[in-house]
Amino acid sequence: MLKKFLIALLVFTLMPNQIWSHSEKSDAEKDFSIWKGKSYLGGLINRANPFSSPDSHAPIGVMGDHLHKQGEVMFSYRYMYMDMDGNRDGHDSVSIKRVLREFPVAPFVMQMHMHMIGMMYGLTDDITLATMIPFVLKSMDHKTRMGGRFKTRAEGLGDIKTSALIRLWKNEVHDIHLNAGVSLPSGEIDETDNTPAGRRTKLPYPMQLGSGTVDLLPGITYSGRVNDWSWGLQGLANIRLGRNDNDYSLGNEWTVTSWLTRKICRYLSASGRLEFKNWENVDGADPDLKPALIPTADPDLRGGKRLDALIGLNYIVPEGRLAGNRVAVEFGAPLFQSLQGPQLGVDWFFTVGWQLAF
Ligand SMILES: [Cu+2]
Repeated sequence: MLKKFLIALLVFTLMPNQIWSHSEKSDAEKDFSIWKGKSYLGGLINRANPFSSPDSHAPIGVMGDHLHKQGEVMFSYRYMYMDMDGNRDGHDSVSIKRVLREFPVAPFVMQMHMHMIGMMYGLTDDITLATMIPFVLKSMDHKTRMGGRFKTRAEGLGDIKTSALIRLWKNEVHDIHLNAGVSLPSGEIDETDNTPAGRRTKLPYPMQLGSGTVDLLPGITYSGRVNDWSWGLQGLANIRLGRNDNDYSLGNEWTVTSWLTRKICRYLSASGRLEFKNWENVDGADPDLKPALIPTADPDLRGGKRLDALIGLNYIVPEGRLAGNRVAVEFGAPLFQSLQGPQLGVDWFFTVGWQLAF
């Protein structure tokens, strides 16, 4: 009974409103406008919900959380930083001395910087297209059994992600949409740097800039809002299709995140968030890498899971020439991590971002 009701509701919601109105358009035009037509229910309710509150966007670390109205465009920039420090095996920290008993070389610190340009476009009131272009910088510090130290670096374009956010249902409080995304293999997977093993040595898996595969990014996002409180729940997956040119694929990933936001005043909101992430080992192996030399080159020492706690602020310029500009920041650190190790663990991370819709 409930199932039938939900199906009927879904059909009704997705039904284009052109069915109820007549027009003099050509068949081709009609097809196009039905394709880009807003849903009847969604369209009615959208108008009641203005888009100018700091908490109408999720914390800045969440992607694909909101839709735009038909014809609306949003540009965004995010800077993301992650600091990884120390090795872990399972839940436990492992000293570099112990890692060096097993491997001649071991990493002990990694830093990741990402600049991300985002664009969103409201194709209809219920379908938003989103594209994200990342520029990645990574560095890793190593110690060797012989007592040496060295650093490797890689930087460049990462994997470009594009997705459609498709609203399933919305009322005054609740909003549910699908995230149908794909990640394109624009990031390099043949990055090299000078190491004690030689000049222009192929860098291991975590230092490469992309996956090398086309990845599917399916997901579902729920958000709700009552007065000064808003909240959300999002599940996202990253499914690698096939293997890349170097005969491996990175592990599939699953992420679930949930947030709660409180509006402090007209232009500021504060958020708390939890994120759980689970990722698999590398499937296959890059033939250029030597897993006996360093743990980061071992495809079976890549998987893990982690629970992060995050706090954030969203600010929207309320008036003046910059009205509508958003600036947001979010800091996070793991509450728990369990890694197929030895593998570098996350210490802390943050995201700062700017968004503007017009
Ligand atoms: Cu947007």
